[in-house]
Formats: sequence, C-alpha cells, structure tokens
Amino acid sequence: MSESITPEDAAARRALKADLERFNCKVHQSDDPPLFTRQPQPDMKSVHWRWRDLEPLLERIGQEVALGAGGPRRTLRLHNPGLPYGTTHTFWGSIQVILPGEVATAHRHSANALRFIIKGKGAWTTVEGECYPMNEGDLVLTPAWLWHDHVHKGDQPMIWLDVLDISLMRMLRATFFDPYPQDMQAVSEIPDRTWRLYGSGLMRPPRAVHEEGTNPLLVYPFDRAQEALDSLSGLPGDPCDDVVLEYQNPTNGGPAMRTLAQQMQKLRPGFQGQPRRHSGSKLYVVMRGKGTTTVGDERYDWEEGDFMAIAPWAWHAHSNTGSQDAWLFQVNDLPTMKALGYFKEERG
Ligand code: GTQ
Ligand code: FE2
Repeated sequence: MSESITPEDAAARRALKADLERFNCKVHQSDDPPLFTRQPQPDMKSVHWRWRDLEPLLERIGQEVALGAGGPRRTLRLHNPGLPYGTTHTFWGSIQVILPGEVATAHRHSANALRFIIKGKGAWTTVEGECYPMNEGDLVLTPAWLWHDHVHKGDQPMIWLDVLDISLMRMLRATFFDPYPQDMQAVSEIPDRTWRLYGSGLMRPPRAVHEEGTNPLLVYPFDRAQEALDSLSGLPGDPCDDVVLEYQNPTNGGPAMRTLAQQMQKLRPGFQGQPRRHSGSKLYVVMRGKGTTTVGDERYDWEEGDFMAIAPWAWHAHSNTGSQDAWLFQVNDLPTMKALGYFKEERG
C-alpha cells in the first residue's frame, strides 16, 4: 500500500489530519491499527505464581515494610507482565500480610474488594460496623464505599488474598477514596447483623432490608462452602470444572459482587477437565492439592498456595494429578462481561 502513496497524497493526508485536529476530530488513517480484530488480542498474559517463590517474599515484606496510619496496606501485588498495572486488565489481586497486634486502618473506596483467607487465625475485619473473624478458606466481602478496617489479635502472621476491581474503576474514571478520622471504626451493638439475616443461604427475610442490587451478606465461611461442595459431590461433575459452585448474593441468586464473581471447585483425583475459553479474565488460588492447568501451549504444574491468572479467550483445562481432592478458589470478571453483553464462551 504505502509505495502507491505519492508524496502529494501523503502531504494532503497530513494537511487533512492537521485541519481535523484543530477541531478535535479524526478520520481513520491507513496506518492506524484496525478498529476490530476477529478475536480478542489481549495484552494481559496468563501467569503462574508459585507459593515457593512467594512465601519468602511475603516473609520479607512482613519484616521490611511498615504499616502506618491513613489506610495503607502491606501487600504483595500479583503483577501482570503484559500490563502497566493489575493482575488482569480489570482487577488487582494482592497478598496482604498483617502481623500480630497490627491494625490496617479504616477507609472506604469506590472499588469493590474481597478477601480470601490463605493462612493464619485471629484477625477480624470490620465492615460498616459489622465485625467478623477471618478464618482459613473464608471469603469476606468489602462492597464499594463501605468503611473497613482489619485488626490482628492472633500471635502468628496472617496472609490473605485481596481482590479489588481497581482497573475497572480507573478505566471508568470513578476513583473515590476517604480516610476514616480514627484508626478504627466503632463496632455495632449487633456485629453480625447481616449474617443473622441472610447467612443460612436457604431463607431470607420476606421484606428486603437492603439496597436493591447490592449484596447485604459480608462473609461466606469455608465450612459452609465445603458442606455445599461435599453435598454436590453426590452428582456427576462438570466436564470442565468437576464439582463447582459460585458464591451467591442471597437476595437474588446472582454473583456475590456486582463486578466480580467467586467460585470454589473441587477436582477429584483422576479428574481431567475439558478445555474451554471465554471472554473475561480470572485468577485461581490453589487452596489444596496438586494438578496441572494447560493454558494455550503452556502448562502450569500447581501446588497448594499457587496462583494462576488466565487471559481472555485462552483455551485452558484443569486436571488433578494428585491422590487427594484439589480445591481451587476462583475470582473472575464475568459478571461485568455478562452485564455489558460481552460474554462469549466455547467449550471444546
Ligand atoms: O485491605 O482495604 O490490597 O484498600 C488494596 C487496597 C487491600 C484493604 C488492598 C485496599 C485493601
Ligand atoms: Fe480498602
């Protein structure tokens, strides 16, 4: 193409471009990248982080990074090498370390956050006056704009995964943040109110006592998730995911967060999943067991404590290579994709 463009054409094009720019306008030029690609061509990469690499780094930041007032956190961010920031192009996953006696001070932000507890006991999180313990395998939510702080009353370091929809919030130019005037907020007289209202997951108050579209429930304890998956194990599994359940908003059966969904799955020994690909991105945490995930032409051999990010439209399949059940916790941005009509999936 370019050799057929005469100097006069090129000069005319430059002149048109300059005239258009004066009035904040543009036309598509032949050297612009195409508007559409046949399929997603994500900049985000699929990544495997190994616990054996992360553990010493977590120990180091525990010793070397101080936790001050004003709401900062001590975290190791799971950084995607294909992106300027973030674990995927929509969300950030970070591993937070909190030491005995420390307080991660109170603040609120427009980003939605969740915690999945990896290791330790004795930490408590307070969200808008409600206070809950954080135990291994629990999922704890911090929906957008609610005040939250964490305190560690135990005697060993605590480690959990934070996931926040920060990149989405930034892309939509919706960043808001407030520090709380004190280190910690007051705890309400009934500190587990929404758990008492909605925690059974089977029944709910007949008259709504929450804002439409939001999820009033803040905690999903691991023992309940385990019970649900064990019960489901009496049925044939999913060809891609074996025994899998999504954490739900108990008021409408939808995902627990408006932008991000969470799932827990159990791959039984010998399970070899079918490959599948979809738009949207996700992050896995290996809670227990060992196995292999193939992503495109890569192969991730994972163990307890490992993390995996899967890029949009990448074929991926899981198998359990151990002799015990493998438990994977997952966060994905599919609620965002589905809400906007961008979700697409193929199972092969
Ligand atoms: O614990 O409130 O990883 O505000 C990043 C931002 C955790 C938190 C993060 C946060 C938090
Ligand atoms: Fe926060």
